Amino acid sequence: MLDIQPTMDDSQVMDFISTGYVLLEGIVADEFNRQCKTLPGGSINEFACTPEFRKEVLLHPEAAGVARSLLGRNFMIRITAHHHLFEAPHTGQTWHSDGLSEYGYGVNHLQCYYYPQDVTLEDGPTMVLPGSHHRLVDREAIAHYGDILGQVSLTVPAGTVVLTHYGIWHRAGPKLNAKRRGMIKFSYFRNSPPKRDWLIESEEIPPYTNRERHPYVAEVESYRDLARRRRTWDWLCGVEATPDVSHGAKLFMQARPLSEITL
Ligand SMILES: O=C(O)CCC(=O)C(=O)O
Ligand SMILES: [Fe+2]
Repeated sequence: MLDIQPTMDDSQVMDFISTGYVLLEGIVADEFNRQCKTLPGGSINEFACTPEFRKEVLLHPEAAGVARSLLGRNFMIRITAHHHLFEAPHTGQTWHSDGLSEYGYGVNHLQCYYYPQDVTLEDGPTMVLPGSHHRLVDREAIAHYGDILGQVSLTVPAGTVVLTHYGIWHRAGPKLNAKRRGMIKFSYFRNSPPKRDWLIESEEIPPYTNRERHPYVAEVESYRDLARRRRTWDWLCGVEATPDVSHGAKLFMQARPLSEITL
């Protein structure tokens, strides 16, 4: 079996849990980026199965290293890919999450965006909302949102790969020019139970260290985010999380159980 080495440590895994994506700038070789210049838009399954695409993108040590860190050993590589190619100017897509997005707190599917050319703001970059993978919503319910505080436009150099939690909210941003802007979308999937087998210094599992609030998050929602982040951390570490019978309300509860109440 191919020996893919994990590249992330505890702190980077915690960052991913908070943001829902990992950005690897300009990792793919220029020569391969150039080979993608004539790719047609739409389904490119045959191309996804070529040894070149496998070697230069799917199994690139940095991209595959993130997949290995977050999805464990023997993860699965999708044998299909889609080329999201835009040429004419357009007003941008609406916010959405793709297909059958996950609804749990686990990390089982990384959806990846590979950009074979530079992407500037005028080129219609993909936009993502950091942290939104923890907000499972009806796709139609977010479609009318405009700009959201904290949104990130992925303006990136050629050869960039972004690995995202499948549930992250995203959209193709407005495009102001008629330049070719391609994004090759592919996925990695989990194929083994979660385990803390990324880069670790000690066997002792550290508690989740909270990350900053995202700019669109107000106080109460930030408690929920922290609870979700902790759960995801425990899950990824293979620790059985205790069922939260109070659904997080304990944070605010000043109360006693019935069994302790006397008249
Ligand atoms: O091309 C992009 O930047 C995003 C495309 C996308 O998310 C989609 O079509 O589902
Ligand atoms: Fe999408």
